[in-house]
Amino acid sequence: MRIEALNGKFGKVVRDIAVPTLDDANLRELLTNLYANRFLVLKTNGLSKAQYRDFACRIGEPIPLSRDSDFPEIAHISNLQTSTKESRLGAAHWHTDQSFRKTVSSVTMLYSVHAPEIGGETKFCDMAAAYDALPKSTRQEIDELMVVHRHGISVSAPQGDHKPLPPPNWDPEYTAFHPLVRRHPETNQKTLYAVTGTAQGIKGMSHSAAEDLLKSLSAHTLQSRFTTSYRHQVHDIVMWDNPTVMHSATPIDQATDPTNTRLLWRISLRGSPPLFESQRQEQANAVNS
Ligand SMILES: O=C(O)CCC(=O)C(=O)O
Ligand SMILES: [Fe+2]
Repeated sequence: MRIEALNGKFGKVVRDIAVPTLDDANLRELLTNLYANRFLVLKTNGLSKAQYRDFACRIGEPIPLSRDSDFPEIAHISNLQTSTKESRLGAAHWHTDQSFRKTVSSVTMLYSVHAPEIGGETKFCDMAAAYDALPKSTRQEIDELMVVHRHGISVSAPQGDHKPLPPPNWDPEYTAFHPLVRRHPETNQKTLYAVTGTAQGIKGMSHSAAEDLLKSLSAHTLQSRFTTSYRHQVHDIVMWDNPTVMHSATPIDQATDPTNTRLLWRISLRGSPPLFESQRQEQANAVNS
């Protein structure tokens, strides 16, 4: 396994990686690099759905995303058969996966089955770096705030962002609360969390004051110094750390032939990697014995 810098501002590429037979030591190294670099591109030799799902399960618990009875954990992200404007735009808006739910997502990964010759990049934004760059006085002001999240277009959405399609049977009034500044569950690093996407207000603050604050944090976070993008290539796994990253697809036209077809298998995970859970358990046992 070789881990190298990418051309963009952050993120790493992992070469010579045998995903189906990766041992625990290499998986630990991979995760350490993920948390330090926000996202990783794994150059695989091609994976079956089962191999991809089994790899993902070593990193967290898959969130059911599709009606596929064989692989409910795998959603198809594609520009095939996208009939409406909303479905064509898909995830082409800045967001954090599952931030509208109480149980948020730890890691999302996309495996590239078809990649268009032009376009189709995923954009990323480094929320931990954006937090660190805030003036100390702002950090002190915002450190304890709780954000109200609801599916729909956020009050702090940048121009051009659109209303995403809700999951089937979604209650549009469902509200989840998350800290504006969170500590990363594995590294304890402080980071801004989901300042746009589903953010609709701040607990205990007037609507207009909350909107102003979220808009200014969103504009701060989305400055080009904190953002980068990656153009998928066939057989890549692109995985990112949801606690410290916002992301956005780029709009793409409907596919007409193989050269402009985009198909990605998406898995979103929740919870700690089982490897770290067992490590934590061993440490706890050692302290207690
Ligand atoms: O298609 C992409 O580049 C990103 C997809 C995405 O963000 C999502 O499905 O939530
Ligand atoms: Fe997403």
